[in-house]
Amino acid sequence: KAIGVFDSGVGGLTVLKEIMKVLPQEDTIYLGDTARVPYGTKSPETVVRYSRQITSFLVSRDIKMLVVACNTASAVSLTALKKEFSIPIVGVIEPGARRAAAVTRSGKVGVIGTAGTIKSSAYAKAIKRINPGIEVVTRACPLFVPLAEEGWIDNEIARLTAQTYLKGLKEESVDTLVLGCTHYPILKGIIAEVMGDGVTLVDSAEETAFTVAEILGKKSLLRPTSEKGNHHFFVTDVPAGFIRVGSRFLGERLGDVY
Ligand code: DGN
Repeated sequence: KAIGVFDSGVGGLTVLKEIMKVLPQEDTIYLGDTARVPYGTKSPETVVRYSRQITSFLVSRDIKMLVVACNTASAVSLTALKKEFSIPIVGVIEPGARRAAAVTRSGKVGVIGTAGTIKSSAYAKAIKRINPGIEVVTRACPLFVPLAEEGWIDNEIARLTAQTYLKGLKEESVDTLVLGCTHYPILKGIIAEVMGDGVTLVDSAEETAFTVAEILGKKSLLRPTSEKGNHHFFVTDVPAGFIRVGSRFLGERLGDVY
């Protein structure tokens, strides 16, 4: 059985990439809701409805577990999905929050994400559940999404955008910054440069892959590690844009896209 992964579009491929790195022998089925992206600007009710539809589709393909790769969908729909579906479901918020709480020294953590993720306070709540003493400073950075998709990750526009968005977080002297959106790992270089030395970036995609490996435990080692898993991709709009941007996000050519 495969691991199901879904996202509002191409962004979740940064999460899939980490899963493939940690668990190369696993089969995966990815769904990118490219017809309805972005989720970051939509109401929680709408995002929950979309997430439910996609989960039903993936469950009908007999997945063994589901990864909600989209931060916005994780923030607003994880509780509903866990109630309605019986397979293990992992979001990206908890793993990122756990890591941030573990690495902060000053107790001041920054979180960046879409407007929907930031408005939900899901990261702040998750971090405070682990350690109520941690102060969480947040900032929505919606323009990072089109910049990452356009491949503008190391030019003056990206730099100015990052400086403008991150100014407040720098002034607050956070020592840890959670990249709370699927697209932000693509901009890691410029975000690190702007935040400066001494600030640890937490990549929710990476942390989620470790959590998936933990959940699958020994079972994932049943296949010899030399054997590579199969990866299938589904999109809700025509696949052209997904294939072009997606190979950059995944770091390799996509296989079959339906
Ligand atoms: N995948 C979304 C997220 O991680 O929040 C970003 C893209 C979007 O829907 N705006």
